[in-house]
Amino acid sequence: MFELLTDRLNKVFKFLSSKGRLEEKDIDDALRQVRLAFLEADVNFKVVKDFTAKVKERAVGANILEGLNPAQQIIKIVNEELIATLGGGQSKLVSATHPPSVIIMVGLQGSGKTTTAAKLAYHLKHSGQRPLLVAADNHRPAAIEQLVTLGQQNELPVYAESPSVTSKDICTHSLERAREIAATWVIVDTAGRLQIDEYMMAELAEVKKVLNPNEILLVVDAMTGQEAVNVALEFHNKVNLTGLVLTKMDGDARGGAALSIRWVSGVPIKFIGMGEKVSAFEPFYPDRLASRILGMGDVLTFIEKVEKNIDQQRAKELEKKVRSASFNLEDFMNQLKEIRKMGPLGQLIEMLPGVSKLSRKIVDGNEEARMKKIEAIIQSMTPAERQRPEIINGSRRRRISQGSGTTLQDLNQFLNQFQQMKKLMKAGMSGKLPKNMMQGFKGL
Ligand SMILES: Nc1nc2c(ncn2[C@@H]2O[C@H](COP(=O)(O)OP(=O)(O)O)[C@@H](O)[C@H]2O)c(=O)[nH]1
Ligand SMILES: [Mg+2]
Repeated sequence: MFELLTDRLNKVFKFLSSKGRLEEKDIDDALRQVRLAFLEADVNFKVVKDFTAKVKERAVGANILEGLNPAQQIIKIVNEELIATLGGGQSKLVSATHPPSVIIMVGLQGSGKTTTAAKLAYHLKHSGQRPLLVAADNHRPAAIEQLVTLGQQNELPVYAESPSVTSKDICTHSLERAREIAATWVIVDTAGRLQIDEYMMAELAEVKKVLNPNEILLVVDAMTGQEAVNVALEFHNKVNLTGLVLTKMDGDARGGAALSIRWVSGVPIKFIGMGEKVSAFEPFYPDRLASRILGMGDVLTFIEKVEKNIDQQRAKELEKKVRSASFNLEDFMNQLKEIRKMGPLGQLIEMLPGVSKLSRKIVDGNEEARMKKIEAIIQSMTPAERQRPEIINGSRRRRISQGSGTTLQDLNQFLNQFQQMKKLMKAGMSGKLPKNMMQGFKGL
């Protein structure tokens, strides 16, 4: 659903990455592209305006985070604002203190109410709950049959009566059944309409009175774009929704509904439907959708790891050392440890955008073994040798290689490369440390 948007956003990020430093003008350029991409994806214009204003404000005043280049900083901000627009954290179902908890499904005809009711029951059953489905859509006999069939296919209990019984009575009776079978959740499928009308709302109000629900979930078809947003606003005005379910997220719509509906209506998205099968249903996680939209799950994980693992203060000290060329093997060893905390080197390298080609050359699965070897070599050195590697002469080399269980060739190669790396660093490979470290590993 978000391919087009993802494509457009990635172009913007590529443009940013091509710049070493970001001037305000570059940020403006980039945000203009982001705005266009969003509008093209049918995102509500108010959402777009608010979103870009927030990103701009933060991008201009951004604290430069060690380990991230300017483009990555912007990606980080865009990601965070996207998550906020989508609702921040996960919004879970609210349950009753005394079971059963009751959920009323509402929505227009064809939005996916009946299917979603079954999906939700299936989901709850697989989380160890005992759901009861209630066929309260008595306007079309086919709707009752549809739910009964879905229940049979998936071994989910369904409470149904003849279509001549009022939905209010069906609901009253269903609560008795729920008690009989000790159901923990009651999921009520109600009648939809082609449009919102007084009659439907009056019926909903009655059903609501009988059921005293914990949740009123509006099911909306994500394929209908901004129309879905309007439907959500109207329903919310009339019945006070507690959550939204977006269906047909597997379709090829542009994604505008998903990106606008929470912001515009203020109602949290609780689940998404991704297909016709009962299992094609997931709790909604704003952060996961955001990274899917950005098409950069891996980069975001990388950014997270850098944030978690790089000690800001130490990174600064190290940078100073690198600049003054006093970077020694002791520092190298510490840096090695820092990187290893972040996970297997191969994986880390592959997370970096644009490095994939390079990584095929560097990463052959042996980096862990090489890093261990290097650690062993450095550990076999005396403090003086670590601080001033230039004193390591022939006899010292023999002792170190024997002590570390490596060959003289390994040791010589490592020392040469360390010297080269130091030269490179001094030559002002500016950038941030992890990148420099990677450079240093090339060919090791
Ligand atoms: N592709 C896809 N189809 C869905 C999804 N949810 C529902 N549908 C289909 O949408 C149609 C209408 O669904 P239904 O549950 O009968 O809608 P209702 O009128 O609101 O009860 C059916 O053909 C469903 O199979 C979804 O997440 N993805
Ligand atoms: Mg239905």
